[in-house]
Amino acid sequence: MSGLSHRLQIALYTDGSSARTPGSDLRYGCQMNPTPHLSKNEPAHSVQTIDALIVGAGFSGMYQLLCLRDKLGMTAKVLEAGSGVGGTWFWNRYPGARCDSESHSYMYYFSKELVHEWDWSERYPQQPEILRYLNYVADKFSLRPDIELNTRMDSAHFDASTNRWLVTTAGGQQYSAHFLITAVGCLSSANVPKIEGLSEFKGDWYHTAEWPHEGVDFTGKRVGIIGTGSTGIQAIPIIAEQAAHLTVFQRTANYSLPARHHPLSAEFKQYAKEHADEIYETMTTNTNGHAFKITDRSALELPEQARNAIYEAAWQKGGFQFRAEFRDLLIDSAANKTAADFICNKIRGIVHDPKTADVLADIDHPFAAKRPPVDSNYFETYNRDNVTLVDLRESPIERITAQGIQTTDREYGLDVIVFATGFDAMTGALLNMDITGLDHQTLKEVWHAGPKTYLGLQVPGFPNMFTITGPGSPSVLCNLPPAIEQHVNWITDCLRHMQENGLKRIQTTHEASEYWQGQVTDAANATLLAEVKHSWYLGANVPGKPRVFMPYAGGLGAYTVICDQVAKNNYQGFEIS
Ligand code: NA7
Repeated sequence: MSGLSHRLQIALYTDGSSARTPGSDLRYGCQMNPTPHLSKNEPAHSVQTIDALIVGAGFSGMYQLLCLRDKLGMTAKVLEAGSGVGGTWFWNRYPGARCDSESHSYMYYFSKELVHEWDWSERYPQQPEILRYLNYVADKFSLRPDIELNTRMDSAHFDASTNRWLVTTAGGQQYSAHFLITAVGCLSSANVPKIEGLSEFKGDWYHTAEWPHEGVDFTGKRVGIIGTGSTGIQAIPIIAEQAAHLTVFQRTANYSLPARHHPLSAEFKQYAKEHADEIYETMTTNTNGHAFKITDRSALELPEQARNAIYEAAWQKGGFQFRAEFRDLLIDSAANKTAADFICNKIRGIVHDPKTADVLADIDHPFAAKRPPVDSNYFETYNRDNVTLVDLRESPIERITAQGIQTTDREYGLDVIVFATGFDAMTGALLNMDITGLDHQTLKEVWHAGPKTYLGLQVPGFPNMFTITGPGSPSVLCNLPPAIEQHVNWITDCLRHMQENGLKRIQTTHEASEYWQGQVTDAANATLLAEVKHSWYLGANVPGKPRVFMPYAGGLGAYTVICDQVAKNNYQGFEIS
């Protein structure tokens, strides 16, 4: 149901029509109240009163809707800016877009029936397959009637006298919701760097996270791509196969692990279904939310040859499990260097041209201290005649010209520029909305020096608002679906507690959020992650963004225990009334 047709239904209803189409939110007993202060020129929108308003229809928003509606009997509505469900997987349609988590771990586990019904075809799911999965979930659980597509939340203002949020969409629709739950994703606000001259460029340009649905034909084109993070590394080999020439503009060289991607055998699919409980247990009790365990051994306790044999086997197997081979890769510099050296040697072995290999292997940070990509033929792509690597450390971009990209060294003529330049991560999507809490304080004001939350779940001064995978939660440091399920389950249990006890307001305290921010910082400082000063975990990729380490690096398993303990201790750190 589009936002427009939905608004039409509401207008009809408030005009006195008894017509109700199937799927109208009235099914759940929403009340329609006339808008209190309509001026003559404003459209006759009504304020729709519901229990909970969820922002975003990706993995988080859809599961949250299901829980509130089916477990708590709440009236809930999801607002989704896209014209379809899927969140990240609706927008990121660039060539080669694929998840780096293995498919049997990149799914919901809350429904045994769903686990048994759905078959993934490949080791790492491609974007179209994940999108099909999420659409399947939307249909299977009849979520669509409560999802408003093409509807962007503009503002949300908390009314302390009623304990309700007044939410206004870009189209002017208004909702009064007891609870506001953001499910906007951690990587959903595209970062297009402000490079002088972009508006003068005569060719086409795209950001990977806002890719045209009809695709882009690179045939015969001179393409330039900026960015060698996970996205660039996935897209580069595919674009290189199609383009006349591809120029890669690299600012920071990156480690990448081979994916060793392959179709899944019938035996593996069967195994994953039969061992679903075990897999879920592994994912939710370990550090990173993946379906494998980190070994107990240290990289430094083995002689070089034996250690390299382990790395070699992991390299051949492919994927993130490489970093699980030793327990100390992310906490000990010397241990980390053994992995870093192994990968850099691999790069030099794969890439034929020694100068190009040097630029690719000149990596300035510890392995996995920035999010390590997983690739198919990434380094091999630099052996193609139609691919050039530009080292932006040596010759930075000066400006974009009408014809292409001008570095301090020369001008590169281009027909297309692809920005694989990442996201205003974790806070961007939240701060793009006008969210105003107690005492008319906006989220922007409260977070001016960086995000502050309690458990990544709530912000002090913003009662009855929850942030799924918000800053301060493990989120981007782990495989997201189990982290999302944990958050949604916790929020659902919390709201059930409130329902059962007739409680109306929940808010975290400044003390609790200060305490948690300390925990987030300490957890990061205990790892090598905090050593990288130019990582997006710190907000360093967006000029002017406060440098605060945002995700919680203590691990999903430990974090889950903390959240459960908080709930058991009568929601310690929250004031509930
Ligand atoms: P990332 O990991 O933030 O990578 C962005 C890349 O773009 C990275 O190589 C950046 O270099 C580069 N970049 C960003 N801005 C510029 C400018 N102004 N000039 C040159 N190069 C620039 O984003 P991805 O989309 O690849 O991956 C994000 C997550 O999505 C990933 O971790 C997965 O969880 C899925 P830098 O390293 O900052 O020097």
